Amino acid sequence: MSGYTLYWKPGTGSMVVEAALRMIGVGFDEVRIDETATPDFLALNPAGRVPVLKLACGPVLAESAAIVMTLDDMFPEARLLPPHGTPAHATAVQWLVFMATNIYPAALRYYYPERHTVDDSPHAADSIKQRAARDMTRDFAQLASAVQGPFLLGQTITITDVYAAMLADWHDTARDLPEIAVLVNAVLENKAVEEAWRHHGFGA
Ligand SMILES: N[C@@H](CCC(=O)N[C@@H](CS)C(=O)NCC(=O)O)C(=O)O
Repeated sequence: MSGYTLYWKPGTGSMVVEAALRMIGVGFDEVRIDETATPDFLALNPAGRVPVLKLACGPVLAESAAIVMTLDDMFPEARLLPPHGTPAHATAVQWLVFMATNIYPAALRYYYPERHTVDDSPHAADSIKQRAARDMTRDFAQLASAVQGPFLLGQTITITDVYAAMLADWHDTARDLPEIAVLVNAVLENKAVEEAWRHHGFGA
């Protein structure tokens, strides 16, 4: 028993947490959650969302960006992010949070438009979906303009790149941007990421 437990679901944002754990090389147990609205899972995360990571030292964490930043704090030698206090660290964190607070929510609006309106007409859902797609395209263009290539910060992969690749898998148009297409290909050359990607059924 490793002390870390990842609550995960195929095709979801738990992919980036599994990739982070594999990049670190720490062992972890996994619990597949097919239904997030159960009393047991809601007791762990009242928001009813994956990913959730139970840490070896006790706390149970939700929120993908918070989890990977915490893992970076706990395992700085794994270089999930550049060294703390450097400009590169600040840039990587900024784009990680940008994606977590803009692109990820837009993807949820795109795939589950009915959860984002009280109007149950098909027109309302369609309108939310179209707007979400437009928002993701706009935000990926902003991200692409910051990519040094092949990764966000140049030659070295960070967990921010993995996060970007994960979200790009949910939005075809993102991968039409040359900088994002190159970043995704480079990210998938990392064996640890590739394993998490495959395990989560990404790229299907
Ligand atoms: N802000 C959260 C969003 C997590 C989230 O919405 N996860 C989705 C899957 S991608 C979820 O668990 N939805 C409920 C479900 O699938 O039952 C994060 O970054 O972790």
